[in-house]
Amino acid sequence: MSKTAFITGATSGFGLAAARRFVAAGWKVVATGRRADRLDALVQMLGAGNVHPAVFDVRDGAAMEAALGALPEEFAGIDLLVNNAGLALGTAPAPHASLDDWKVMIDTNITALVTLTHRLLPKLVERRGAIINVSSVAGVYPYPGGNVYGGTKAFVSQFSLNLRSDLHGTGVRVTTIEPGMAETEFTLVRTHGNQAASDALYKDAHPMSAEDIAEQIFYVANLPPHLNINRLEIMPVTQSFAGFQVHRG
Ligand code: NDP
Ligand code: 8X3
Repeated sequence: MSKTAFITGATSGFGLAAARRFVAAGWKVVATGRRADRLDALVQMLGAGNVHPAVFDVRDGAAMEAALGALPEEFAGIDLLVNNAGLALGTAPAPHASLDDWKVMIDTNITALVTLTHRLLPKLVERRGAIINVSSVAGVYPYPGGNVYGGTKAFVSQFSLNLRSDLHGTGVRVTTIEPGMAETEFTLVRTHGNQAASDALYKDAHPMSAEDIAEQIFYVANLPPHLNINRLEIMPVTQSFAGFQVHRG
């Protein structure tokens, strides 16, 4: 019998590529996002028997609940939760950053993620399932302008490790994937729609692709059941670390 993955943020980037990867391997996928047209296109592409589109804003608890309540029987037995929906907004240093942007990142990357996880945990425990949380290198390494985005991803990584402790003995696996630079709509969103800035960032940088990360998510999900990768940090070869900064005078 095929397994079912619940993948948030499947209208674009990692989530879309992951939906395609899992369906190609025979999984059923519940694909979520706000953009209904993109989810409809995904269903057209992969087949209605393989993908169930769940259109909701992850920050809207009532809409999330309604979407979960409306899952068809054949998609209701969830074996894997991929908490992928998320975003960065802005690159300005903290004194110049938008408080509204900060709140959207916290609501999306933290509050929505824990709400969905809490809601699906009983099901995942019952089925000895798995959780894969998409964090970021930004949650591990600070950089100017990373402020609240990096903070939300540090939360995701630590929450995942703590979940592992609490799920001890249940057989439920929890992994954090911490990617570096990957070319998706991420920078377009971060810059509030500046395509030129997004293109400039990735130009000649050989960033990772959405498919690269989807492959890692798929790999983690398909490990033998006695193995748990706690965290998987992955960067393009072209991205590395810079040193501390020192201000004088
Ligand atoms: P994209 O912008 O391409 O995809 C983001 C996805 O999240 C979309 O499907 C979007 O769907 C969904 N999403 C965002 N906000 C909401 C919301 N309020 N309600 C429902 N869905 C939402 O970016 P990526 O694929 O790159 O990002 C996926 C994850 O990976 C994010 O958590 C991001 O922080 C993380 N990440 C990205 C990296 C990168 O370099 N690209 C590196 C490290 C981590 P819709 O707009 O249709 O609602
Ligand atoms: C996004 C990765 O390096 O742009 O999470 O902060 S990075």
